[in-house]
Amino acid sequence: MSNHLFDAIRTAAPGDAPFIRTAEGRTWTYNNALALSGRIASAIDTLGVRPGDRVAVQVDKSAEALILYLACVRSGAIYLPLNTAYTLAELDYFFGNAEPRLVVVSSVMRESVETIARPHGAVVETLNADGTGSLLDLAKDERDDFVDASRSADDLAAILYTSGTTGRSKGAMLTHDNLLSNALTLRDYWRVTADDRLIHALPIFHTHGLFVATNVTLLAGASMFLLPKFDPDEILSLMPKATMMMGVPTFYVRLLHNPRLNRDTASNMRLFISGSAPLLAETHIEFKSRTGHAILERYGMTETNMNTSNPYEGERIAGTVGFPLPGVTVRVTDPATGTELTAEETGMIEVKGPNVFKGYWRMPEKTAAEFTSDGFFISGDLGKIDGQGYVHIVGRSKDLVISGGYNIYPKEVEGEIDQLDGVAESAVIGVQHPDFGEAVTAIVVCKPDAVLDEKAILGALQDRLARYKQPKRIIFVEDLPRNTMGKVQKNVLRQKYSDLYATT
Ligand code: MCA
Ligand code: AMP
Repeated sequence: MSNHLFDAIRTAAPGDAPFIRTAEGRTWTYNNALALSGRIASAIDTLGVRPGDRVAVQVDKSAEALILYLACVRSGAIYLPLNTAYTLAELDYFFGNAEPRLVVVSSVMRESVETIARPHGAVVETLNADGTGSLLDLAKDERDDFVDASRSADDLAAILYTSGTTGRSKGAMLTHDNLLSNALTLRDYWRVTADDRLIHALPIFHTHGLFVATNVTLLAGASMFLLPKFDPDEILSLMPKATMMMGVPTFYVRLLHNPRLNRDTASNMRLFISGSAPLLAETHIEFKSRTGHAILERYGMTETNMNTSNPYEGERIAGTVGFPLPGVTVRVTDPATGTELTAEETGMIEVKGPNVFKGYWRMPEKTAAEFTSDGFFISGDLGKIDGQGYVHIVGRSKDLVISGGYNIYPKEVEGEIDQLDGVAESAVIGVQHPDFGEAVTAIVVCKPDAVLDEKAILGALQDRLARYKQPKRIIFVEDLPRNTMGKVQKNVLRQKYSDLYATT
């Protein structure tokens, strides 16, 4: 029987060579990691998870958590990672929509998560940051030699929820081949080999840390330093032993604030990669002058994995996201007519290739609305392709804020604020922020005679929205600016408050 993604991972695995080195000093060889993935796959099977069933996972970062992802791929289950910042209210939506058979959380969360997961038909097991928990207890007595479930290129490997412009989050369905084809392309494009040692400080519930960082490492037979979170000092201490790092722009901004970052500390490094949000040209230029390294910026989406990348050899141009990856077609069209534009003209970025997802889970209309009749995915990003073929992202047609690499859809935050007593209406915008790139900021109009302040609104949002979605500031105004059609002019608000965080 063949399992499209896992067969490739197994074939690339270099036996007793290291796969993961943890911050506590533990090394997981490929053999050890694959053996544990077999035991966990057996445990999942014993719990009644069948190929095609969803396994929802909201756990802290650990080697065991990555191995659980591998176990799901082997068992044919659909892996559904969830941001550890999500509140119970948010989880309830995901469980209702995805109907997972199994939910894995940390032990402290078990009781509260059980109350919302059980009504949706899920069993709950635990996995903690230190690798303990009921799932691993169950796996202990299972056999290593699990017979992998048969999975074809087109079968689902994962569902990742992305926030929606118009309402609740949508589950992007990613197939075995979406993940495998993109990881193989990136491995070759970035020249990743078994000699590479990656600094992995990203969360593992998004495409960047889970698929780009982890699948590329696995398919190269390389190894990673797995850090629980981003910590500039720890990263600088690891650089002399590492060869690569992947990060969001905030990583690079924070590293530049650290006086230990210089040519010496970075001399062993081969490649620094940035993505998930725009890297300011000034960050690129400053990093190069401090370390001698030109950060390689690439562009992706949850729905498409990676689309473009600056070259490994050749010029990495600040402010661009490079060339379409081999096998991926990127075009720019007129958003009004859909006509393809020529070089240097700005329009909608559209993408087609083996990297592009299968659609949104149980949302056929939303899926259809985001594809053109000739099969291109409409990204919602505005950009151009210059005369040399480099793709530039110049803006977004979707109303989206990207803060520290996390996406926040204003509509969701506005919906929560508008429900509060005393609020007449609100507009949520992204305001330029020196650390997070953009900061979620709410402009609120109160009802006459309502007594509301910033603290009251933020307090009311605590249990409703994940921390990173909560506004960094609330501004009270008499009215929101509107155009002649009555639409709130967010560009006017963004302009008006552009200096709000200038001194943060
Ligand atoms: C933490 N906070 C945030 C964020 N992260 N607020 C807004 N935006 C954020 N990104 C909150 C914390 O809860 C805390 O709140 C306060 O801000 C300060 O926390 P701090 O200690 O500074 O945060 P941190 O723990 O250092 O985290 C910052 C971070 C982290 C390292 C930038 O957010 C991060 O790892 N981001 C990476 C996201 C990522 O992987 N994105 C990829 C998505 P308080 O103190 O008030 O409690 S995949 C994707 O986009 C596509 C496919 C692609 O192309 O890759
Ligand atoms: P997500 O929904 O988390 O997959 O985020 C995808 C979005 O992040 C894209 O549609 C872009 O708007 C943005 N993005 C990712 N990489 C870059 C980049 N290198 N530069 C600018 N925006 C980016």
